[in-house]
Amino acid sequence: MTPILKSGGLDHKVHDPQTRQTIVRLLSSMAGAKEISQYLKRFSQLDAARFAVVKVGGAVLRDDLDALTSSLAFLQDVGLTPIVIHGAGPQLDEELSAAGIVKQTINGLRVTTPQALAIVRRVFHAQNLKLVEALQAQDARATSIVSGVFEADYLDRDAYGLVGEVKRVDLAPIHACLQAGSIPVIASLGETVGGQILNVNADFAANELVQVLQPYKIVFLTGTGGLLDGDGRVIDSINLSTEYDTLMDQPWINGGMRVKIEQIKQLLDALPLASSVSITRPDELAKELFTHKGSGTLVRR
Ligand code: X2W
Repeated sequence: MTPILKSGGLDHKVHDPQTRQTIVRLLSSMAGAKEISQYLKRFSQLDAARFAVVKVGGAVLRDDLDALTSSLAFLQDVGLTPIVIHGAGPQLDEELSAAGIVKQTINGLRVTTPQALAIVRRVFHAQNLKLVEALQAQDARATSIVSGVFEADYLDRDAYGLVGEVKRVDLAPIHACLQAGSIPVIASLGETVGGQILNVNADFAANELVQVLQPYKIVFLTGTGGLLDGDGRVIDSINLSTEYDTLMDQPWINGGMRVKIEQIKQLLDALPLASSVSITRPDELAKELFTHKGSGTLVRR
């Protein structure tokens, strides 16, 4: 990718003159402009597909769509195209319950009957389109991808029904978007070789995608803004190589957080040393990516 910041200013990667002006104004008004431009340069030198995978939970689509789309559109304006993968958990809870389908989960995964799957598909498509349209409304280029990325197999058909485990990731649709400078917005639906659509947990799908893409940044956007310590404060950073055991021994680490940290460790173990995971709020995405201090929780190994 062409670096967007050259010594004197912004190059042609920033497509629209007005946007360019906004960015120049924004950067020059900020105390940490030098810091920001250093990060921009570093990210711009990466291959487009290796910049960032951003996982967006359904709760963020419901509660924070404006902040989310502004942050993603900003990245595109500065010549960086994030790869977005989203879930739809709360929306599925609502729609399935409205249809009289009682929620049943095993180890956090939704048991999915054929009747439920029809609703799961509809809701995923609707949420995907909602995000794509919200991005386009902000003049960002974004492309909906609801199939063709995750080849899946039944996780355990007797126990979970139509729930998928990702077996293969096809990057072709994603590369096509990136080549066109469009943000791929991917729903976590899988498909068997035989063509059966399956419900895939969005965190699991994001992890599979990340292992194939090997991006520099993996961002989980949440409403809480990071991993929280025993006093409910966001933990700034975690260095897994030195802090993992101590952290896991803390009395305030609850079950859900333990699983999350273990998952992040597994994920980072499979990535280059330079890669890191950030957990932050949608409106703090740029701060997390472009400043030393960051905003959410930064996890390295
Ligand atoms: C998830 C897919 C949605 C998801 C579900 O049905 O809720 C399974 O559990 P969030 O909002 O990212 O949690 N799939 C199999 O993961 O959405």
